[in-house]
Formats: sequence, C-alpha cells, structure tokens
Amino acid sequence: MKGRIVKALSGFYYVKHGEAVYESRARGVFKKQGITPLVGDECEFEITHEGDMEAFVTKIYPRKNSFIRPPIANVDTLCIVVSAGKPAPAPGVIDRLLVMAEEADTHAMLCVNKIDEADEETLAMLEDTYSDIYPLVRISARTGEGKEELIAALGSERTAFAGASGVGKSTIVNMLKPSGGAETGELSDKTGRGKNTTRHVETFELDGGGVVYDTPGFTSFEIPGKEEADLQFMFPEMRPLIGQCRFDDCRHLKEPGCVVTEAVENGQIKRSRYESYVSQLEDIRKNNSY
Ligand SMILES: Nc1nc2c(ncn2[C@@H]2O[C@H](COP(=O)(O)OP(=O)(O)O)[C@@H](O)[C@H]2O)c(=O)[nH]1
Ligand SMILES: [Mg+2]
Ligand SMILES: [Zn+2]
Repeated sequence: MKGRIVKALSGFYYVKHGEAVYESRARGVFKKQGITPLVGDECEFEITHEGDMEAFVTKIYPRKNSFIRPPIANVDTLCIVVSAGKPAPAPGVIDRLLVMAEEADTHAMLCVNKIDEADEETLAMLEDTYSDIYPLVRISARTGEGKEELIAALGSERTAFAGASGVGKSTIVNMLKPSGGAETGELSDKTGRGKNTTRHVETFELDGGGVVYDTPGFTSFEIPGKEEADLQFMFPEMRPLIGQCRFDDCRHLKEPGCVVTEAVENGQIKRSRYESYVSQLEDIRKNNSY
C-alpha cells in the first residue's frame, strides 16, 4: 500500500494512508542501503497487524529533495517565518535560509508574524528588503490576522516552516490546523528567544490539499565543496546581471567594471542582501580551503 510518512519518533515511522495512521518500522534493507526514511517520504508499506495498526515500510519513492536538519523530504515551499516583534529578525540568517531554499530547489516565501506587536521600523525593513524578491505575507498567529492570505499563499503545496526558535512556527501550524496539536513554547524571559519546544518533525494536512511541516527549525550548513561561482545564482535579484561584469569570473567584490556592486550603489540591490552574499562567499572560501 502507498502512504506518506507524517511523523518519525523513536525508531517508528507513522505512515498515513487515507485517514489511517500506521506505526511502522523500516525494513532492515534500508540500513544496508544507507537510506533513512524521512518525514514527508512517499512510501510503500505492508500491514503486519491490522488491529494494532502496525506495519513495515518496504519502499521509499524517489524524493524531490531532502534536508538533514530537520530530517524531512519533499518540500515544495520553504516558508521562512520571522517575527516583527520579539525575537528580532536577523537578515543574515534569513538570507542563509533563502539560499538553502534556492539550493534545494523549493519555492521560498517570507511570513512576517507577530504583527500584533510589530515594531514599525522592523516591518518596514523587512518589506523594503524582501517584498520585491520573494512573496511576503504579514500575519499574527495570535489574532488570526492575515490567515487567509497565508492560506492562499501556501496553496496546495507542501510547505516547511523555517526560522528562529520563538518566531511562532508552531503557533502558525496550529492556526492553520487547529486540531493538529503542534507544540508551542514560551519565550525565555532572559533571551527573548524561544525555548524550542518542537523536538520532532511532524506534518499536517490542510483542508485545501496542502501539507505543512512543523519542525524544530532549520540549521543550514555550508555544503562542502560548494562552488563559489554558484552562490550568485542563489540571489534572484543578481541573476539578471550575471555575465555583464567586465570579468567573466567576477565575484562582485572589488573587481573593476562590476555591475553588481554598481547595482548596490544605486540601490537596485539591497545592501543587506549584498552583505549576506559577501559573508556567505567568505564562508564558502573558508570551507573549501581546508
Ligand atoms: N504576540 C504574538 N505572539 C505570538 C504570535 N505567534 C506566536 N506567538 C508566541 O511566541 C511564542 C513562541 O511560539 P512558537 O509557536 O512555539 O514558536 P516556534 O519556536 O517558532 O515554534 C509563544 O509564546 C507564542 O504564543 C503572534 O502572532 N503574536
Ligand atoms: Mg515550534
Ligand atoms: Zn561583478
């Protein structure tokens, strides 16, 4: 039978078929092949005890993409959640997640949460920096404001929520799927950040056909051996300019005749996005020099 892994916990995979969820183990052969089933996987499974809802996963279908932390597969859209209140957004982190989305070939969007306690300056900065490049919705998971816009933006895609602990990812999942029961956490008084209560990954089906993943958050690491020339393509606003600089191998740092740095000077490319590009390029260079 065909199913989808909706949750993984303590060596069990929870496989959903229709409305039924089977507690499944993975066949030993996966281990030999070096395959770990992931939440979001489409799979074949065999029921071993119908009454107890127990089963074995026997086959994993090819994946569109997969992530290591969190361990999930088949993400269509990475929705980066940022808070317009506390914790304050860090553009460097947002830009790393956006690059990760580009690399994994997912759609990317920004969900600006907590507009009920928004800092106006923060809101303006986020809109100014991102709204021309990526879809951006403003919501409050607390008051429900913007909920319909978010649902429309998610459509029938499979969406994973990324973003710092405490920005409201689980609260958003609960708003979209009140019966889902995603765990939410209080903000720590000391740091103003979340205490990260979501420890495992789980997916929830939306009425409109979409699927959302609640995760403890993404950690994006440099892929060893990533080519520094590839990074520019992960910034959509740079793409139309690539190939127009004086030097074919321009990395858009201090080279003469660089149209990218020129675009930063005249405001066509946002400075904070460019700074993220430079910082990520430096990381790739460091990584590749070992
Ligand atoms: N004021 C306000 N607080 C929110 C909103 N959404 C979530 N929170 C609070 O932020 C804290 C962290 O939420 P949680 O969903 O656990 O964050 P996660 O770590 O990203 O999953 C909780 O105390 C939530 O009640 C919102 O729209 N407005
Ligand atoms: Mg959470
Ligand atoms: Zn250049």
